[in-house]
Amino acid sequence: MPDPCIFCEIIAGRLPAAVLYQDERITAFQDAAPIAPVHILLVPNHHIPSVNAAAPEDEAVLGHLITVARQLAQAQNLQESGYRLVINTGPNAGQSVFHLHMHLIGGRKMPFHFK
Ligand code: IU
Repeated sequence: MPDPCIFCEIIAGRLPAAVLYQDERITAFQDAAPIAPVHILLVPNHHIPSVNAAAPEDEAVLGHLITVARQLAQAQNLQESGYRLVINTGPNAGQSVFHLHMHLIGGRKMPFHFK
């Protein structure tokens, strides 16, 4: 783990971030460099470097990320217009922070569909 992991520091409240949601398992906060009107990151509270490092016992927390992302999307009135949930994993996907995170992106038209 990078010492210290930036997202671990945000989760612990030692680095500032606009936290929108936190419970005992996950934290959601505004992306510091948003690419859309709504750009929120949802992260497990415990350090998982990427999807590649997720363990079978992480399955519930990964599902919880999606459930809370949906709640946040609804709170942002995105349920009609739509939104995208993205987990970048590894170099080809451009993962730049190695604490697993899900992007919730919305509020504008996305430029392409995944095939
Ligand atoms: P990626 O999937 O690893 O490429 O996304 C990392 C995201 O983390 C990216 O959108 C950054 O803007 C965001 N971020 C942040 O919100 N706060 C930070 O201190 C750092 C990165 I470093």
